[in-house]
Amino acid sequence: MSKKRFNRRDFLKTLGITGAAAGAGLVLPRTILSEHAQKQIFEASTAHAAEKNGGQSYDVKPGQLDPYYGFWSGGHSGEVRIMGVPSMRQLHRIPVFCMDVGSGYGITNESKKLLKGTFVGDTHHVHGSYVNGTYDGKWLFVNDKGNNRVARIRMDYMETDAIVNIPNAQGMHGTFPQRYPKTEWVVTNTEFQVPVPNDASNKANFNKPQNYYGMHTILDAATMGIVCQIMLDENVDLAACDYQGKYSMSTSYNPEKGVTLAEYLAADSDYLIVFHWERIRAALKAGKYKTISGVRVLDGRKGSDLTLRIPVPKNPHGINISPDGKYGVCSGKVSPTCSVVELAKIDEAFAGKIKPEKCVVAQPEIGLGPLHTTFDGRGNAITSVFIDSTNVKWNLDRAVKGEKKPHVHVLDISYQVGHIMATMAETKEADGKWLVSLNKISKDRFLNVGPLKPENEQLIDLTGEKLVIVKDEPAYIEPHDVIMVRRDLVESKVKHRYNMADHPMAVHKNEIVRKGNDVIVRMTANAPVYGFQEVKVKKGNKVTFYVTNHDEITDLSHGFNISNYNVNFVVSPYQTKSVTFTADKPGVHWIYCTNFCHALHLEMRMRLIVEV
Ligand code: RUQ
Ligand code: CUA
Repeated sequence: MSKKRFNRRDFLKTLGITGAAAGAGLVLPRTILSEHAQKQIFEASTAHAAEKNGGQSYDVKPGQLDPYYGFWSGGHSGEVRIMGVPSMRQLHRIPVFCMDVGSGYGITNESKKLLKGTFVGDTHHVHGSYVNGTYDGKWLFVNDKGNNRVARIRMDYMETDAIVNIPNAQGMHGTFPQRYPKTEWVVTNTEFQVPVPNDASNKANFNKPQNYYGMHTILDAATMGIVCQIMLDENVDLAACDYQGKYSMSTSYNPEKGVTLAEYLAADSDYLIVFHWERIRAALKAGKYKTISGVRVLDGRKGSDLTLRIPVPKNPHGINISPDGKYGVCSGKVSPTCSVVELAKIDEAFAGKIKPEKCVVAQPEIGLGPLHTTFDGRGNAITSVFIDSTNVKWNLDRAVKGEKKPHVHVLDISYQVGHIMATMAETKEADGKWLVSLNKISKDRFLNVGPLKPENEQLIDLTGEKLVIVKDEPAYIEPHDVIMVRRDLVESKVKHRYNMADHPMAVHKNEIVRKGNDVIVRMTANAPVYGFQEVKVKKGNKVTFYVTNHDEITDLSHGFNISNYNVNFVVSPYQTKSVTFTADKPGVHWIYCTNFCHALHLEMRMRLIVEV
């Protein structure tokens, strides 16, 4: 392990930034736009920009629907958002790891069961389930970096239906579903290394970072159980699955097991780690695992035949597979390069016929701080470049033929881009229509709203030779990643009402059941009345309300707010939700509907009388 102290100038030098550029600062975004950038922005702001560039319009007129669903992670808001693309209209927010007092997620008994009291979450990577390399519209999967969880969202209702807590792991990051033949497994990575297990039984290792490990965890998509974990000596960052159902892969860094910034950066070369699924299945079958914290843990450290380590520079970040399934592009982050890995060569390397480094068939120099790569389905890659604040479009074939700068176009963005994603780009049906650049910093691009500024997500027309910005969109904390899915793959699967039988306690008959100290109120909501006008309980009673919405009309939801009791939730057509609380405040407490449902919506209310 390096004992070298972290030196900022050295760090900048490793990035190729010296002199004045180093003084200008690595992390501070540029505020003075180049003439070139100003011209681009001017062009974008003129109505003709889109027409000049292939003719597609981003204007979605009133009453029209967007051609794409965009599924955005919400970062440390803990949610997932649905946007229309290209209108960039925010259509819905799906609370996942967080509380949402609007819908009652985190308040109702049903959602509490999912959250188990933990409502701090950090969603980064949202991906859809696949059949034959394209989305099947069934599930979304999303990670929680903050509390080591992965959640599943069912797309027919667009709501979270499962959350799994993952032991032996920390900093759950890159998460990716199997793409072929269909999503049976979902992989997820730990960006932090920790003692395994990470509990009192292992306290001898708390202060021994050399005995910390990373994990590549495999989940069963249907049950959301943990299939197994593969233990590693590295921090594993982003994840991807191939288009053949053979391999998952992860960028990794810090094989030196450092615990300080200088130490993470010590090695010049890190790895793309590839996981051999057939061998993993065989090892599980043969019982070659240890059970730790109730999970089967396989050893994937150096020397294991379950893993292949392809050297790539340096603290690499994104790993993205080209839509034809041929190449994996590893974005260098601390190296200005992208490493292009030919997936067919991975078979040979696993078979020992070639050295792992021979899997890298190109290493073009893209710019300073390449983070993530996406594809237009026409042979071009587009890479987000953080320090340069650019989106770089480059040609894969030209790179593989040995060109060091296979650039097609460099677009200045505003500012400091993290992820970028093109429409359908993580499927074999990448269509190269729109690109979204998720920029971390907006600086001066919007009205000043205080010290906490929005981010800036720029919509870019991808149909022409050049990338053209057509829209700036502010975003609240802090989307990392997005997928944009063709409307026809989703729309027909999304329901207008629940199935009443979804909830075992759906209410068909209004009743109040008293058992000892428990009061169970089973009640309908039917515009504009609840099933009861009043409910009387005694101070100290444990009260549970089940509320079922009996309105079947599209878009007729009811709210349920109990004054003074910190309770609110929404029930949509044929949905049932419940809440349990102790009636500790005597008095009259009006329960009222919070969701505008009827001309007499304001009259939709009842009394809860807590007697002494
Ligand atoms: S990772 S940019 Cu999760 Cu790039 Cu955020
Ligand atoms: Cu029911 Cu408003």
